[in-house]
Amino acid sequence: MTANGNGTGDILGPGIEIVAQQKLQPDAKMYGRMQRLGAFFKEQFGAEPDFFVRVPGRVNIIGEHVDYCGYSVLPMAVTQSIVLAVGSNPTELHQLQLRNLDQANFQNFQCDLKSLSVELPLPGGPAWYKYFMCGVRGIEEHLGRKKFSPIGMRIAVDGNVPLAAGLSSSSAMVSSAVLATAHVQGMKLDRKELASISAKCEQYIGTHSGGMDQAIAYLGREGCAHHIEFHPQLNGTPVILPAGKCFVVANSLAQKNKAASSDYNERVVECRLATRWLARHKNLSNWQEIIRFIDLEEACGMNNETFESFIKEKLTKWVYTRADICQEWGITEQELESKYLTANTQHMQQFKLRQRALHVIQESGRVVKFRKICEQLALHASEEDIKQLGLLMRQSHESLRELYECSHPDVERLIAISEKQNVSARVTGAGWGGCIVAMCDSQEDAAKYINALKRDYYAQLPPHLLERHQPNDFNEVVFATFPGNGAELFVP
Ligand code: NG1
Ligand code: MG
Repeated sequence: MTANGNGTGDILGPGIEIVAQQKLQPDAKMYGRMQRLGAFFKEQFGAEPDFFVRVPGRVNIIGEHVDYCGYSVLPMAVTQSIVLAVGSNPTELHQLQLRNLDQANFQNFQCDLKSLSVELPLPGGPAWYKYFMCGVRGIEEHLGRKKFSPIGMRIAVDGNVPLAAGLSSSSAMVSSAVLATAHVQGMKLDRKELASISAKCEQYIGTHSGGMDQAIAYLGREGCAHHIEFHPQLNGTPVILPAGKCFVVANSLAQKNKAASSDYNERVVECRLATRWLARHKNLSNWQEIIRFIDLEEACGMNNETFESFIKEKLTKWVYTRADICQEWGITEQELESKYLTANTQHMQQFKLRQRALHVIQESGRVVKFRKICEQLALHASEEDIKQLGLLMRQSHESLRELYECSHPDVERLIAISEKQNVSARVTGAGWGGCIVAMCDSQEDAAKYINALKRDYYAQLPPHLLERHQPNDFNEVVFATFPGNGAELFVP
C-alpha cells in the first residue's frame, strides 16, 4: 500500500458503487493511521486486513433537534473519524471479532454471526461494540435473513472522534459497521441508501434519533457543508460556507452519553405529543399517526410563520400534565404510557409541548435562512449578511437553552467567553454537555479566539473535568475545523 502510488493505494469497492466512483488516495494522515491500524490488525489476527473504511464525525452548524421532526439541517463532516481495518475470518468462519486500538478503554468483543439476529438493545448499557452490532444488524435486516451470509469478519478499530461530545462518534461507528458489512456481503448501495440504513439501525441502541449524522457521514464533501433534507426523501445540497470564515469546535468536556439517559427521547416524545395535539386541533382524522411536525405542516398546507402562530394559539400552557393529555384525548394513563411514551420515558409526568414545538419550528426556519444567506454570500460579500449568520447561530443557542433546555453549565461558560470575544457560537449536537461550534471572521481571529478559550476556560477547568483530562495544550479539544469528505473505503 502506498500513499500516492498508482493502483496500490486506490480506493476501490467492488460492489460498493459509492466508493468505486471516487478514486481517492489516502492522504498522508490517513495513510499513517492505516499503517498503524494495519500493524495492530496483524498483531491481533496474524494476517493483513483486506480493506479499510473511514467514516467521519460531524459538526452541525445549525439545525439542532429538528431532524427527527422531519426538518432539514446544515452539518459538515469533520476530519476526526473512525477507521476500520477489516479482514475475513478464515479459521472461525462465522465469527465476528472486534478489537479496538485503544485496548485500555475498549474491551474486545466476539460473537457468532450465524446465531446472530442481534437482539438489540443488548443488555447492560451502551458499550462501544453495540454500536458496531447495530450496523451489522442493519445490513442483516436490509438483506433479509435469507440473503445475509454470516461471513466472519475480523475488525480492528481506531477512532479519534471525541466521545459523547456531540460530534457524532456513535454514528461514525454505526455507519462504518454498515459500510464494512455491506462490502463484505458484496452489496451495491449508494451513499443515500447507506445513510438511510445506518440511521435506521442506530435506533437499535434505544435512541429515537433522526438521520442527520449518518447522512453527513456519507454525503460530506471536502470544502463544503451540506443542507440535508429528509422530506420527502433524503437529499443533500452542498453549501459553500462564507469565504474566509473559520469554524471552531470547543469541547466543554462535560460528557453526555445520550443512550444512557432519557433526555433525548423525552424531547422526541414531547415533539410527537405536540404534533398529535395540534393535528387533533386541525380535526385530522388520523391525528394519532402524525408524529412529525413536517407531516402536519404538509397535511395542513402551513408554512413556517403560520405554523408558529398555530402553535402559539393552540398550545397555551407552559407545562402539560399527564391528566391534561389524558383528558383532552379521552385516554387512560396506561394508554398514554403504552402508546405514546417510549421504553425509557415511562416515568414522564410533565410535557413542555409549547416550548419544544416553538423551538423546532423556529429552528427549522433558521436553517433555511442560513442556507439562503450562504448562497447570497457566494455571489457577493455583504457585512450585513455575515452579521445575520452570526445572529442565527446565537438565536439557535438561546432557543436550545431556553425552549429546549439542552444546554449545560459548562457549555454556558464557553458561550459566555465567546460572547465576550464577540464570536457567535452555539451548542452543537444533542447538547446537555459536549461541544460548541463558533464562527470566526478569519483564521487569525480563530487562533485568537482559541487562545482566549484556552486561557479563560481550559486553563481554569474545575477538578471534575480535569480528572478525565491531563492538562496539555488542549489542541484536541478546541480546534478550527474544515469540511471534510464523507465515508471512504480503501482497498490496499
Ligand atoms: P449527537 O448527539 O451529536 O449524536 C443527536 C442525534 C441527531 C440529532 C442531534 C440533535 C443521534 C445518533 N444523533 O446527535 O440525529 O437529533 O442529536 O440535533 O442520536
Ligand atoms: Mg451520537
